[in-house]
Amino acid sequence: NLNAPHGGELVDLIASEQQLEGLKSEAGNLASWDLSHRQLCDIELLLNGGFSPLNGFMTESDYQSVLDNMRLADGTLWPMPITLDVSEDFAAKVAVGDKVTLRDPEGVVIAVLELSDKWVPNKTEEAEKVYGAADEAHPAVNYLFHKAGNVYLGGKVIGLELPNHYDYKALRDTPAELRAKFAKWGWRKVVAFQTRNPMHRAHQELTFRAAREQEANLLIHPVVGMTKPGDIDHYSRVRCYEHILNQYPEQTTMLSLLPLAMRMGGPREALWHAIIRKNYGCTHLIVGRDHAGPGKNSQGEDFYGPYDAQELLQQHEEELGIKMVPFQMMVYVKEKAEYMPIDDVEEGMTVLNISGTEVRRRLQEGLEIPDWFSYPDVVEELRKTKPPRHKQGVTVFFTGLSGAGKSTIANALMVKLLEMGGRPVTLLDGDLVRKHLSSELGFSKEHRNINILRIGYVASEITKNGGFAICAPIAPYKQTRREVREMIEEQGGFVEVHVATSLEECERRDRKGLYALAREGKIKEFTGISDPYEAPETPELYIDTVDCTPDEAAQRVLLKLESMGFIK
Ligand code: PPS
Repeated sequence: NLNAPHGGELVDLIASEQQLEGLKSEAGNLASWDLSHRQLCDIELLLNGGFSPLNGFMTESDYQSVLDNMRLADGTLWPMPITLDVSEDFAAKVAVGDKVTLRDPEGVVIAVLELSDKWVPNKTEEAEKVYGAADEAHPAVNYLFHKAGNVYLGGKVIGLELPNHYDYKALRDTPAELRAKFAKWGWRKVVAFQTRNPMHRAHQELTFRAAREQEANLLIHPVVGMTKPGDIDHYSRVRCYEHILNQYPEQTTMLSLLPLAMRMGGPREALWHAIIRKNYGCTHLIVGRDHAGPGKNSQGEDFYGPYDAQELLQQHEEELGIKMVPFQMMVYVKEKAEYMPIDDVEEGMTVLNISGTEVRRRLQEGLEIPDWFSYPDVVEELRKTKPPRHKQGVTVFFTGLSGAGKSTIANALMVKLLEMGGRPVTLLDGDLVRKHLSSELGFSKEHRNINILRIGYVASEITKNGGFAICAPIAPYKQTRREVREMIEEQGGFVEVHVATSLEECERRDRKGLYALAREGKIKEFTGISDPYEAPETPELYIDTVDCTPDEAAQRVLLKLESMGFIK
């Protein structure tokens, strides 16, 4: 009686015992592609049937049809392109008709692809049609333009084994396993709750109500593959979910982890989530306000309307055969000492609510989070993973032209931080890095980017471990700085300081005599002269060294760190 899989049959792409032997030896001799984290997530759900009826990475005709009509070429509803993007170099090595070995990052063979299509997608068209705009503020569009390879490979895949996970094994279920559990327990109606955030009391209330109203059981089905950059890591979240599970009546609710790579695609993503839950046997999906929303676009507006996802899913509910359970914002009513949907609150009652942003602020500053809002065990987990800012690691990232004064200020800052004590301090000065980490690199765009990403990587490790990293490269490209910021903000603080000494002033000072040489053409690709510098638009701090000494500049950074809560 559980819900039938999308397309009628649960796909299982893992090779049979007989196929396996031959396939293993064959795989060793084929061209081999190392799957990215996102591709690894996708292939897990392809192989285990979570993406039924797909039987591989999309062909060009399925892809085009998904873009245009939200349907596969055969008419089956499917909103999200599931494509295997590769580099141009790799694509040149393989031809339609070949087989390609797909490996995980450790080199383990996960599957073999029977290459039937190879094409260069129009990424702008994909961004506009799938996500609504070719706006790089959208995480999936950013991924598409800057991380995804330029060529797509399509074709059936045959799996050798599912990607391995060392964490939370007991909480991971394939669709077949979950269906078997539901059947064993006699669960016929199952409401799924999709989440990428920690759950608090409001979530517990609304999920429990949703299931009770449908006279159904409840599946807490959080995404642990890839979520929105900046989200709380899944280890901490799963510990929170385990605590929350104790709050439901016995036998009503279960927790299972979904290795999905989200795209934050709003309405189309909601439809995709529903299909996946259907494949896992669920009959209902809870969809709230701004489901799988990507945040604001580059104009500061929401990408999607708050109820677009609910509406799109509602339109296709019948065809899909899974019901959408809409939910409203739940608020705590002080006089009643309980949670209620905001629309049911009577006039004159006191409504209490703490927004996600406010929770983050309170954690950052070590402030109280009341019991009516969350459970003490959950708050404790969050405090462990998000210690107050003055206990987190921080990267101070100076950027600016050569000779702008970055190194001088960076050195002054380092000394002041050492004088204060408390956290280890590492200086990753431009020249220092080029000596110890990047001695083989020059100043082409490609080499500069490698250089900056190396600095970013080291700084993110230092930040993760609670130290101060001070970086002082030119870092002329906006996109690379953005990547560094994203990498580091996952681990702690990131403070970008634009040392905005003008080109004229840098050239007038010309401490190293490099500008003169650059003008004469003796140094090629010199930043500001014969190579671009893209100034930061919204750095945390802007310093013009014309009207301030290095001491004063370092003081301004300290004050900034203090006002942001990173030093006490
Ligand atoms: S980048 O663009 O961020 O990778 O550059 P960075 O690692 O900070 O290195 C900049 C220092 O290298 C010297 N140098 C040049 N800078 C810019 N363009 C060209 N072509 C170049 N060639 C050598 C220069 O001294 C820079 O030092 P700073 O400390 O910035 O003055």
